[in-house]
Amino acid sequence: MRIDVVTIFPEYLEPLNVSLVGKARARGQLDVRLHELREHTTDVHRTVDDSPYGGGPGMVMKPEPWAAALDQVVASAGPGDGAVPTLVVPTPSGRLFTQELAQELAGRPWLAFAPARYEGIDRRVIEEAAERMPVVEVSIGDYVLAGGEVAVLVIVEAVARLLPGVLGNAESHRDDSFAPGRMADLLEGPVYTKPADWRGRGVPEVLVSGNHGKIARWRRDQAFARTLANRPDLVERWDRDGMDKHDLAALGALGVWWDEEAGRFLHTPVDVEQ
Ligand code: 6GU
Repeated sequence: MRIDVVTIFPEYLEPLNVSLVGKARARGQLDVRLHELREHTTDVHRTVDDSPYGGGPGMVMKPEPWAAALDQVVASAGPGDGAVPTLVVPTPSGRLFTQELAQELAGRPWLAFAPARYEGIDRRVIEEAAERMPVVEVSIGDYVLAGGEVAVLVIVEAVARLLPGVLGNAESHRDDSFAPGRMADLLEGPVYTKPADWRGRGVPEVLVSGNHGKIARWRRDQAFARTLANRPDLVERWDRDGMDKHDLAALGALGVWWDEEAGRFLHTPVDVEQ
């Protein structure tokens, strides 16, 4: 996969040289290219922002440098890149980044990112780009960052680990909390490693029992409990057909039941205080 990022802070993206993404680049599985937006300015001050039409606080990123930078990225298409990139625009007003969107982006051969600082990029840049390439505006959650660079790191890491051959163990994302399939919409439970006794704390007996059926049951019960405690909003997305009688009994003990009328699982109120 090819990834281009246009930014005024290339140094903010240094983490792309580290760990999983860094290794994928070194192996040639990811071709990441950073571009400095200010190199596409034409004035001595290398200006990238200006005051907003209509007034209001903050500054807006000027269209000309962004257009020049994106034109250059598009013009650099190589064989196998795909004709045009999918443009990902990180913004708190975008659609929510989910595992499903990560999967969708992982299927594209070429992504280009346009992270903004200030109040955002002049809208006309996005409109014009959308006439030439797929554009997706993406938010990574309900909070406001000072700029989109950190969102690029989040999105690139979530996408890169889905690419074939990037994760060591092919099974590693089968059980991901939000992966499609059996574990969908279930948070993973706690994990333990050696030593068996640490600061007077042991490991749940079942995990050292060697009984794989019991271990699987325990892990699923823990996942149910953790999801109910931390993400009760996910409970209504649970699939009745994915539950057996042991699941239903475990859920009952947690105050969760299938409501035929509602066509979904309901639960007694959850205490959200931690
Ligand atoms: Cl993608 N950008 C900014 N600036 N803030 C955000 C965000 C993105 N996602 C959540 N908050």
